[in-house]
Amino acid sequence: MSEAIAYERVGDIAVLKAQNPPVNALGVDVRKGLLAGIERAEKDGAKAVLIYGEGKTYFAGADIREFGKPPQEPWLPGLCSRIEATPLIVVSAMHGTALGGGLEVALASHYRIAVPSAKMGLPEVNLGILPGAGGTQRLPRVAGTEAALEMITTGRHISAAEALEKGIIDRIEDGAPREIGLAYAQELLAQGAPRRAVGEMPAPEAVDFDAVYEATLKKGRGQLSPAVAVRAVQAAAEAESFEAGLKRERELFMELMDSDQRQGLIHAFFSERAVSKLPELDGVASRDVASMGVIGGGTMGAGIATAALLAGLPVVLIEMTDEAVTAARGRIEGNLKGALKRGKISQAQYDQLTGEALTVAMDYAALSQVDLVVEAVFEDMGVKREVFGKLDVHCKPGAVLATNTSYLDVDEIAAATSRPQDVIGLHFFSPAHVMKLLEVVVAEKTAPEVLATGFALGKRLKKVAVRSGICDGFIGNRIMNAYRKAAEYVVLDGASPYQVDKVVTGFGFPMGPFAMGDLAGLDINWAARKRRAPTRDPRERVPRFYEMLCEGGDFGQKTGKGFYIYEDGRRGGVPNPKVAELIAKDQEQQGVTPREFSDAEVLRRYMCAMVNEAAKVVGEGIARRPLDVDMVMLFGYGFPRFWGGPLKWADLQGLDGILADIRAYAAEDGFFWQPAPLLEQLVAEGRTFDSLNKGS
Ligand code: TC6
Repeated sequence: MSEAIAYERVGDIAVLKAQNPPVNALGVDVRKGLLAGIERAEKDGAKAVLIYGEGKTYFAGADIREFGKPPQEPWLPGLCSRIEATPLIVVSAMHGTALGGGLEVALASHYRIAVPSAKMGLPEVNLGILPGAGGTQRLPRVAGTEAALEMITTGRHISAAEALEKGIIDRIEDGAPREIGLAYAQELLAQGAPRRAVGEMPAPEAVDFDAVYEATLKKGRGQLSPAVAVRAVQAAAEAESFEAGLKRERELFMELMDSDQRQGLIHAFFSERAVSKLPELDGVASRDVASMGVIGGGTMGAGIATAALLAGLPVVLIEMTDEAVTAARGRIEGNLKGALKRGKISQAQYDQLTGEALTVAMDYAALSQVDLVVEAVFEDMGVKREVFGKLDVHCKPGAVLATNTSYLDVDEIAAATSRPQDVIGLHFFSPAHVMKLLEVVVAEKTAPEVLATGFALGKRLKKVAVRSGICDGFIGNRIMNAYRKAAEYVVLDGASPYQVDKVVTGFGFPMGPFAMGDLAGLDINWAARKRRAPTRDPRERVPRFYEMLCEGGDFGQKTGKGFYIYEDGRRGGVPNPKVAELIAKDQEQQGVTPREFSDAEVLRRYMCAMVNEAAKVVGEGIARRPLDVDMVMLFGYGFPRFWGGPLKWADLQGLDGILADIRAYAAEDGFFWQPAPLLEQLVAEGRTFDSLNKGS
């Protein structure tokens, strides 16, 4: 037997135990072991087979690391068919997470039992593929077409209770998977229960698959796998036989397996996990954080406090006046009411979190016992330094002092204290209790255990924490400034803001840069522009239409007008006619003759600007690896996950083509389009960005 599957006989039952930590992924050794186990059980004279997993879970799916490599036999679809075809009664006992290929093995079994805490699902579409081991054919046969379509197109994990209700499992029993599985198999044998193959059940009912396909495609904003999976489920209902359905599933699976989107999504899966693994933190213990302080109770501070409270950390928040104290408490209560309404917390938890867990005070002395403080006050160096001076006086030794600045120099802030080794940047994204990204900004003197504490806090708050060095805007805002500029340049040169927004959302972003500006408030960026203006390089092209709009008092959604007009407080706007006039005026003043841009060119310039700046960020060591940039853009800026991130996207497009385009654009604006040295180097060496991630 293979080591990945242990074989044991218990009376008439052959027990196959998966032992492939950490998640019992169905790699080649596991597949070989399962096949050998079934064959041996048949030869052995066993009457039933029990399949279960050792450790924390039943099979959590196919081994994702094998994707894209030459397939090794036995393949999972064939293995599932083989399991289903055996004359012995096969029982799967599930615990932990039975996902993807894991649930498909269970569906190929004849009976299914699970512990109450088990979760199951077919999340393959989130990896850019579809359940290709019979899942699209078997699930609708047991759960019905509609339920199967919902589970397969969303990849949602369901509870054991829901699985029972949907007919996906037969029984829920508390206990060890081996014991409940054995008892169930013995009971089935005693009853003379028949072998029950899902593949031999009647085909599920047909629905309007074309309509479901269209709706799914639209919802996926360009992601293909959920829509293609609809076609596979359609085959379950409409193909002439179960085998024909399996064949169609296979064809569609292979199509997706060969797609760029599959590569992008799998890159995202592994990068999301790799991002917090930093060699410099190997063996470094983090400091204990059992309570948190927050300075400032505006939208950001209240969001940070909410995130901490929801993670079980008591919070002391400091505000300056009685009114501000009341407003801050109100904001946090509002956020927590939202969590209560969505069923994330109970009324009792709400009462506790807004009661004893939250202190809002005006005196910094209230911070004397907290383990970590995040400052979220006005973006002004003088104000921040004053706050850190006070923190230095009032916080206990060893407390971590963090700033939420989005562009100020953390070294300069740290220098306002006598303990710069304890100072770090923790850059949250608004609303901080919702957005997943946390940039952990390392200053020159930040101690390794303080960095480790930043990452530990990120994990506790369920954030994707990414290490960043210091530069204006850190990783994300610096890159955003570059692609926003590229967007303004194409508009100054003749494209419309609405074309840009349409192209960018067509690519998969939830919003384009101009609609985004309206949402965030144009005045915020206007202030940053004014701040940068005195130090601007005279060679930089400066579109003026943005400022002109702000000078007229149009700041976006908050004033009802920006690039779009928002009537009756509606969130979606219609183009503001004044914008075209301002652009025309800007063009006239700058002597620009507008020209037409194809959608493809608009997108190319936008993406090239993003990739080029991202390459500079990596080349300068601000981000350690390309995957760090990719995760920042995915979790903080709405970059479509199915492209994996801008640098994965660049690899998939071909770096030489991107560099050639940047060089061509540089002929018109050599200042903005200076190729990143790292990009030039990779092209010269024939390498990809991903090659720099390896070994990370
Ligand atoms: C499929 O089944 C297709 C079938 C059709 C075929 C024809 N493979 O997330 P964690 C690693 S597609 C390889 O930190 P958790 C993970 O990288 C698959 N490796 O743990 C990490 O490694 P590291 C459908 C995997 O407790 C370690 O295990 N299944 C796989 O927070 C621990 O992971 C899915 O999509 C895998 N399948 O969450 C499920 N899964 O330590 C994907 C995990 O070196 N997995 N690893 O960084 C998950 O959703 C979660 O891992 C979890 C456990 C819920 C199972």
